Amino acid sequence: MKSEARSAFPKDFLWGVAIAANQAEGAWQEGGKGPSQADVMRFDPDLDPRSIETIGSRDDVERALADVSGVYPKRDGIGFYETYRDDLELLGQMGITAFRTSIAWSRLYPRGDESEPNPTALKFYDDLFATVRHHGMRPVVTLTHYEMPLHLVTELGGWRSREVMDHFLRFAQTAVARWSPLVDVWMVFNQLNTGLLDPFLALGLLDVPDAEMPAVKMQALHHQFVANAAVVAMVHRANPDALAGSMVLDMTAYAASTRPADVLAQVQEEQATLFPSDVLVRGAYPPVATRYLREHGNSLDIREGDLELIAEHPVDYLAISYYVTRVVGEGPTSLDRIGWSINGDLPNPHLASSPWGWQIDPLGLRTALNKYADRYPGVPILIAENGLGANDVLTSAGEVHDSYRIDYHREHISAVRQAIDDGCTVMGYLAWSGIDVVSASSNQRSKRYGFVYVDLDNVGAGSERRIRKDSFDWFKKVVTSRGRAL
Ligand code: BGP
Repeated sequence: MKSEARSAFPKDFLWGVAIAANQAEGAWQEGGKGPSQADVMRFDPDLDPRSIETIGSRDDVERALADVSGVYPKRDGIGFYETYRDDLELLGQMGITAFRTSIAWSRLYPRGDESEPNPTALKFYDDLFATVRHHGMRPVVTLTHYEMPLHLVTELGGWRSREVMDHFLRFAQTAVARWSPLVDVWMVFNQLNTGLLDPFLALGLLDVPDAEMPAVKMQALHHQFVANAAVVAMVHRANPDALAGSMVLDMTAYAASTRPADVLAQVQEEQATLFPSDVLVRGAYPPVATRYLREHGNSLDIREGDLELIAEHPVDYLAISYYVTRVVGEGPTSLDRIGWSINGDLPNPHLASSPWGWQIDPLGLRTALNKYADRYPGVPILIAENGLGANDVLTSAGEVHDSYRIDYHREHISAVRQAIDDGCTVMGYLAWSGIDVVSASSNQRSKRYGFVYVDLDNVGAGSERRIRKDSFDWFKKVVTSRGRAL
């Protein structure tokens, strides 16, 4: 899809990049930080990076924490905890107006159950957000991005526990009270709907017998919905003009064929994967969730006031990450499955793939945006992540020629432009990841997404030098022309 941008994007459109604390900061044990789920994820060069490992038991966690062989490398990131001032200065040179990152919950509350936050972490984020502002960017802050204090996972059972929700709300209150003067776009959860597929990473669930998983997963999600509503209220109390939202992974699915059974399966899969955003935006459980609960014994513990809170505090905007589209046929929906393959079960013969098998579908983004516009009329959609993971090559001249990344973003931004022309309300476009970070699913550094190359390899060796890729200057032109020069 080649296309010329005709007119500028809206004036207040957010142009930016996104990273996450657990994939960039490193320093996983410095400044008083405690371990989180990210620190027990596996890295194995022989593991197929397309299969995302799901950690299931406390034993898995203990083995990973004790490991010194490098198979469980702990999240050493790109050293952003030390380099953030220089990195933000460099990223700011692209003229971007927004920078998304997350707060490491396990930095502020290393075990999660302390009554007072860690002062070193408070100072770190004070300076981080002030630096973002200093370089002309608006901080978009995710409260938790695949990262919670591991103690809450192993000792309290993660989000299945109401007590964990209370610990989260104390953490959120600390963050919102302290940084509201600097932050006016808050994102409570990253990819909230992936709790359906990855109970450990997204919900901190361990040792749940298969038969109990459906009910436990729903309970944990219920606590996240209540927490989301409570934080939306908190943000508005702190600053009535601030925006509070949460993010979901876009899981747009195509039917595998025109067989009516496949078409029904596609509709049901979208009901399943969109049910969390339905709750966030509409403030109520949709019929698919009620049906699912009925089929699994109606065991949800809903306390007095929960549903009212969810109804009273819907999100101001919905954030999505967009990477791929999926193809689904007759079979169980994501509500009934655990584990994910990023494209769904079936390949789409009409699409090319990244080296990691992620199928590239710019037009699918236009489809997705139109779907949200119809489903949630008037609710602004923030594209909080979109990008291409690739094996970039640093030439002997110290350059990175990533024309494939330029093509990828050009085509996706064109699709956004067309969706806006279709009538969709799009709040901004944040490229994942601006600067190379560690990949969430594979723990690899060779799966690079940035406009800035970081000279570190898969095992963390390298000079840590930052090098602008060709895409850096290209994105700068896009941003400064407000999307006219694509
Ligand atoms: C999203 C996550 C990010 C990010 C991105 C790319 O699911 O929110 O954290 O990493 O996907 O995924 P990966 O790093 O696995 O290629």
